Amino acid sequence: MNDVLTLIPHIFKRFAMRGTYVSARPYGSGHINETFLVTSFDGNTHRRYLMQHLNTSIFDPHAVMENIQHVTQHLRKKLSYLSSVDLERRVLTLIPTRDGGVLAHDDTFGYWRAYLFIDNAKTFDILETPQQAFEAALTFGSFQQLLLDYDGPALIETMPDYHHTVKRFQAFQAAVKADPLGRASEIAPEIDFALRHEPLAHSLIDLKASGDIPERIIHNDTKLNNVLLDAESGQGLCVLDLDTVMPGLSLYDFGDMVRSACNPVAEDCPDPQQVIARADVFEALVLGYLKGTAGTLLPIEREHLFSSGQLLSFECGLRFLTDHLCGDTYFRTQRSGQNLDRGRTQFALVESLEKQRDRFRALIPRS
Ligand code: ADP
Ligand code: GN1
Ligand code: MG
Repeated sequence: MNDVLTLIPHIFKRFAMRGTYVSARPYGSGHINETFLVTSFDGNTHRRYLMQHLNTSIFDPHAVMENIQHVTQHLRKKLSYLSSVDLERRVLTLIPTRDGGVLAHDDTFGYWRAYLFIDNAKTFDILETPQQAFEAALTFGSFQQLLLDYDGPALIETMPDYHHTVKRFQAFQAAVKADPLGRASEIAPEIDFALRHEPLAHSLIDLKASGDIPERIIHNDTKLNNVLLDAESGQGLCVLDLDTVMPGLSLYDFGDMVRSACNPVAEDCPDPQQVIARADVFEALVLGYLKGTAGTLLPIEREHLFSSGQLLSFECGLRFLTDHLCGDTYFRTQRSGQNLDRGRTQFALVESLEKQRDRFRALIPRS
């Protein structure tokens, strides 16, 4: 990390940032890229930027940046019709490089990008109030709504089969079988849980294959800390982390919100017994999402709002445990056993949602 920090002043100069470089520090708690808050001074005022060292072991940075440019351009165009909107707070703004691109490359670390840092706004790792859930879901829902008439170049499938839950299940099974680090014997209860819940992995994939549920452009990674809320008003502001924006099912976005927001404790909480899915948060998510998507969800999509939460928790649990078995190469970790704890909380969520099925389903308005 220190090595990266010493390089940042040089990378800073490659982007058309205003002012001279002052400082940088690691920022946020994303699991994929390395993120830094960078400050400059332009003689009058301090300016803040967000610089990211991209994780090119999981995606092609050029493809990702192409999608992000198309999507942010579309969002900016749509939102510019609303005169009261401050576009720089509502849509991510990429800072171009001095040679006119959006990626800077260095031989040691690889690829970098930079955004305007959106000030006076917050993301949350653990939800505090149902109102925050409502705002997050409203913002992700309207993000999807604004992209319904996207008419730019076709988006690239930057991470193929991203939410193909059957393939995620098979990858988990393969990891159990290969067991490269001899960790499988320590997770016998989780393996058993996964096997018992295998049918869940087929639920939305089968509906998608039958054509009963349409694909739309979705975010694909609607974790709570991927949306900014205004620090003063608490209102939803800006959708972040656009690396995975590509076609998918609307329900993937809703399900991942349930996964991340209904959990009352940290994603890596070492005590899964504390994971009891919050009904008040689920209700707020439903209302926010229905409002954000403005009547465009089909009856079949409404019908699966509850099960999508279970499915996405299951999928994420499989992914964390697969990574644990394979040596923690995908999700960034700060301690050993972290992906195991993350996996266990996800499975605890699946279970808690199951126990509360009727209560949660009754919270979804019929029309
Ligand atoms: P990762 O792909 O690793 O999850 P993100 O793009 O989600 O990285 O960024 C990590 C964190 O940085 C976010 O959770 C959010 O808190 C913060 N963040 C990202 N972009 C911005 C921005 N433009 N302005 C303010 N904060 C941001
Ligand atoms: C990752 O990038 P981040 O931290 O917002 C992951 C998501 C997982 C999430 C689990 C590109 O999200 O799919 O659901 O961790 N992103 C990618 O916390 O794999
Ligand atoms: Mg993120």
